[in-house]
Amino acid sequence: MRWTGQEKMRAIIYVIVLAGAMAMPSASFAAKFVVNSTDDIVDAAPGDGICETGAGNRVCTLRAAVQEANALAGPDKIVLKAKKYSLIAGNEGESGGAGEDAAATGDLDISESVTIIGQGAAYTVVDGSHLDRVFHISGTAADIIRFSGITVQNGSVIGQGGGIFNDSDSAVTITSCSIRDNLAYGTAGGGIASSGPLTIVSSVIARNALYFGMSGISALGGGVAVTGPNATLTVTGSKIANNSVSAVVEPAIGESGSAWGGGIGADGANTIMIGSSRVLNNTADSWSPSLLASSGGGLFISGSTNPATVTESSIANNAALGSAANGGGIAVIGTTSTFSGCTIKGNAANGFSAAQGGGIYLQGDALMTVGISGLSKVIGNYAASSGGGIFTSGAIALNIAETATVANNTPDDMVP
Ligand SMILES: [Ca+2]
Ligand SMILES: [Ca+2]
Repeated sequence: MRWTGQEKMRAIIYVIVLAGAMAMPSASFAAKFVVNSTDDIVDAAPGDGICETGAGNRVCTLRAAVQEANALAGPDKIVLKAKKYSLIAGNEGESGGAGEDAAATGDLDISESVTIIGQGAAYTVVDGSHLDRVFHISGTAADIIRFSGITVQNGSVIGQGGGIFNDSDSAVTITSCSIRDNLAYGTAGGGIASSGPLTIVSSVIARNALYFGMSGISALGGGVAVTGPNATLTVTGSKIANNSVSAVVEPAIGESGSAWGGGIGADGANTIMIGSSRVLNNTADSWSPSLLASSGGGLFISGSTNPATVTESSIANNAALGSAANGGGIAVIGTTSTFSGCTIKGNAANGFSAAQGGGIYLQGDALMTVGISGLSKVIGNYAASSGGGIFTSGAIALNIAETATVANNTPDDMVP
């Protein structure tokens, strides 16, 4: 066997690095990669423990770091600098990459535990360049994926999760991040879609949009969507603003389609907990005339396994638009839920065929209990049809605390 000079050098470097790696003390992270390049180039040899785009060049890109982290067992850490990282690999002038799941092109595919940490959302930006979504997660239930101090922006995808798609039971935690200006054409999540546990802390989810135009199929969650029995959503100290979900259908030619949850949409999830957060200026919009076609301008919760709780939060200035618009601020379908210390204000159910529940629309297919408690206010909301403050339909035990206020809604406060 004859080796070229380059191959010999690579082998020598490999041995040296391997020896170095073995000598390192074990830390809480299996490996740490410090990204030192904003280029978007693959790793030369994923799995060798070295983040570099060419043998020996020590140029570590975000894409190379993700590939290394995927290839190495255990929780790894990727550190980004205060720079903008634009994803362009494999995508120039075309829309490949979303279907590629080795993080080589398009979106950055994450297959096991990793922490990606930046220098603050205002300084560290990962930009999808509107060529593909940004992050795609497909680990196991044992994996934990953390994003901290970064902005995820300008992702675009035909599919779920324009910014981040957790297509697995892995736990995803987003802390001090901004997820903004992402776009998806699909069933869930303009900004983020998750079928596993999702935790959002001290973050901003803004100006994301979800569109869908397949007749009979719903679109869920302009900002954030959680779906299925393994999904939980915990939102703390965050702002969900100016997101939108739209069903792009033509009722005139027999098409139907629902738009649910302009800010946050949860369908058949396990547990929803929202605290100390603001859900503002989000919209759900469908021209389909079926009952719940456009529902939950701010927040849509349907069929959760466990009770949903919203505490000390503001749901304001959201709107359900289009034809049949129910729940300008909030729509809760078949889920026991409690709103405590919340302000639900200035929301509108403003459809032209039917519009009920300007602030809150509640529909109990089986008996569900809903509490409006702890100084909550449902004020100044509007419904084009009826139930300006709260509209209830079906089997609901609605408990409004004496400390709560339902007032000054148009055309009425509560129906029935
Ligand atoms: Ca490598
Ligand atoms: Ca990819």
